[in-house]
Amino acid sequence: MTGIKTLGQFIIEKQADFSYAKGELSRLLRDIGIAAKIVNREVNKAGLVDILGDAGTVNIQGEGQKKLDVFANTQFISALTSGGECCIVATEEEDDFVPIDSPVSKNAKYIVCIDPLDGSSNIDVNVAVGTIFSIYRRKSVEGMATLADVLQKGTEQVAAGYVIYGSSTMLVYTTGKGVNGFTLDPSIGEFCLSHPNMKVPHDGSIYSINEGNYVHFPMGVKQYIKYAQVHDVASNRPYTSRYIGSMVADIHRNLIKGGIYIYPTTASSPNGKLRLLYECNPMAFIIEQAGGVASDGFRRILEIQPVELHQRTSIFIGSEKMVRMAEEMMVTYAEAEPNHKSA
Ligand code: AHM
Ligand code: MG
Repeated sequence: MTGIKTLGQFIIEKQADFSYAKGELSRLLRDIGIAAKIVNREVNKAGLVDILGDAGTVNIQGEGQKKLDVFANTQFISALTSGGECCIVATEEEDDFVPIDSPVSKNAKYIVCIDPLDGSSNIDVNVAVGTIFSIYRRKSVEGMATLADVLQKGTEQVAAGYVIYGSSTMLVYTTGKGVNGFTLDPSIGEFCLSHPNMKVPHDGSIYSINEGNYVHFPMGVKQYIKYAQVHDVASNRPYTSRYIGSMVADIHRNLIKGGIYIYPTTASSPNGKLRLLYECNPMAFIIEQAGGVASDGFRRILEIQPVELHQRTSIFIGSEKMVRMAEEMMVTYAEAEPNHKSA
């Protein structure tokens, strides 16, 4: 085993960094890692068993649920319930937050916001999907935790991470002291440290956006796309366009190679599509910790005060130089289009 560091070993080693934690956060991260392995097993054999396709149900956002969405949701809730460290789970797949009222969770101090399986449209076609999670400390001191405990700004996150079920499976997380990536070694069933201290390049040449919606984009985004397509050797343009349609996969690639991922407001989604609590905040925390930037076009994602569980926001995230340029264009054109100003 020389030279290999498993996620479990790494978490325990780093536990000393949390002055306030007595091992609970470490156990919570470990529980998420275990649930991720179970989900990974199902994702990998998806084509072989009756788990592809629609579950026949619709979530609060009116989106059809896939069987794997539902499976992943159940696995994470069950891992977090039996782990005993978490008092509330807020998930994309449930209308309301899920209070955890088990004897082991009586004094639990953590809140978990999670998108159990993101990138649903890619599930049935063997393209990478992901899990995104965010961990907060509970603010209230007694009784059952409430919605107010969940509606914290992204700056309050104590940890965040994602799992990408791709050509290999990786878990990437931060506790506010840099970003580390672990690759699942299927032969030993462990996530092993493979990408220590990940840093997003300051500048890049990949832009990721669903350009099919171009006609509905705000002017600032249209201008940025035009800028991305101009020939300019000094700034490495035209940029390369890469859009998988799985936020985790698109952002993971840009984290490694440099780039910008944009999901703006559109005429049909005036507040953006992606959810603040369990999609944008965790990814923003990770990217900032890797040296990048995450903005809604006008302000830092992590500073948005959430007012509802399934709140949406626009997002511009990735290499600092690219995001700042896109923000500049958003500000320049915002006056002409007040409807597209920040969600
Ligand atoms: P989901 O939570 O329903 O899976 O939607 C989130 C996904 C992101 O992973 C992805 O980047 C985006 O939606 C793609 O949306 P679109 O198909 O509109 O480009
Ligand atoms: Mg999602």
